[in-house]
Amino acid sequence: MYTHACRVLDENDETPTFSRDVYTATLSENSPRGQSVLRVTAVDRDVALNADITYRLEDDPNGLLAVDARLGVVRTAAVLDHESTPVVTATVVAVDAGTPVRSSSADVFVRVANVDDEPLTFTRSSYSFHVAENQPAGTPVSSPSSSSSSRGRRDIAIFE
Ligand SMILES: [Ca+2]
Ligand SMILES: [Ca+2]
Ligand SMILES: [Ca+2]
Repeated sequence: MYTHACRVLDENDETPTFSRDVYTATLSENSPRGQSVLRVTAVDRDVALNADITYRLEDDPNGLLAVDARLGVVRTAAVLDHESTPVVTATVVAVDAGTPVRSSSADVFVRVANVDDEPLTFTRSSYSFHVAENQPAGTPVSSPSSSSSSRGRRDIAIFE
């Protein structure tokens, strides 16, 4: 009877694989720096160092996002502004610690939702309105022509 000790040496033949090709999230503009946005996850079917994954971001030239190398949590690295950057994109890369290393990537797509943070600019310096008596306070009386660079909503002035 043979006692056969066999040690299987793992080869780094598996590539880290993300759970999704594209990770998307929506975040309100002006959210504080460091706000958690989403979490990416990759798995590697090797063992030990060959499956030891770290994450990093690429294609984020303005440094608007950051990823936790171990946890895969993507956070804001700046206060995001809808008017200047309505969508932030980056590439997240998962790298194993094998020799040679194997890596793969996924896209990160963050929509920066608008908040009405732009001051109204009136096109005339004064307006006059005729308002019927006894209207409840808060009744909209007019929509003076105005502009705001915050898109996506119509500005209605309410005079009391
Ligand atoms: Ca691997
Ligand atoms: Ca803004
Ligand atoms: Ca805005």
